[in-house]
Amino acid sequence: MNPTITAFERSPDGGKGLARDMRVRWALEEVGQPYDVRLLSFEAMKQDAHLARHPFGQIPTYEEGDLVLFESGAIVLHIAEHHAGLLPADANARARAIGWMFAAINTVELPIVELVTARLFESDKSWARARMPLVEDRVRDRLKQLSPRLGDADWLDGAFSAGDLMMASVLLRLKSSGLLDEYPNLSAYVARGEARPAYKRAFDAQLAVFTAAATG
Ligand code: GTB
Repeated sequence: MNPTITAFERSPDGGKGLARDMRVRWALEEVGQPYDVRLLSFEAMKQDAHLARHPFGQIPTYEEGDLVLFESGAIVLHIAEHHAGLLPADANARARAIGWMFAAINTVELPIVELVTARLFESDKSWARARMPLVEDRVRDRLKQLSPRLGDADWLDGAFSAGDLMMASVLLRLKSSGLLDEYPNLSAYVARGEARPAYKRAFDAQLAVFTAAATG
């Protein structure tokens, strides 16, 4: 039986693939695992049936037999550990790839979420303009550190891994801000991720959901 993930019935990003089900779809596509999707309204996400899957009433979740998982990082790690293709066989390289996954969601994504929140939800506040440079600089601090580490390599540590999948997913959230363009090697890194056939299949699948909801 296919695993089932949850996603927005109508993503607020308008089908741009910025919601966190996208990274789970991408991982499943990379390893060639077909999956089913349970689409949820914001209302359904806060009801008991979904809260039993996700204590914070969010997407994505992942169900496979008796296993129910939440947190996109944990889900991608589970997929990577149970299929070939997203983690190196060598134990040290595998540990480093997992380290990059954590770095993506715990070190790089945090200031990016702050920026997205400031832009989307706080722009009407009296202090928004004064605060924005601080928030942007916190993102720049991370990009400034990540950029030389990547250098002119294609991926962060050898072959493409779940660490790159998570890092590219996180950096993608910056596209509309223009900040990524200040670091051409990071822009090119994200573009390499987006060019992967598995990414494109995942992107098209989530876009089809949004298009059907918008036209149906
Ligand atoms: N740490 C959790 C994880 O990584 O799985 C965070 C999960 C999370 O934030 N889920 C969001 C959610 O369910 C969707 S992805 N939000 C509804 C709620 O909390 O009630 C975050 C997201 C939402 C919208 C956009 N967008 O419109 O661009 C992008 C990302």
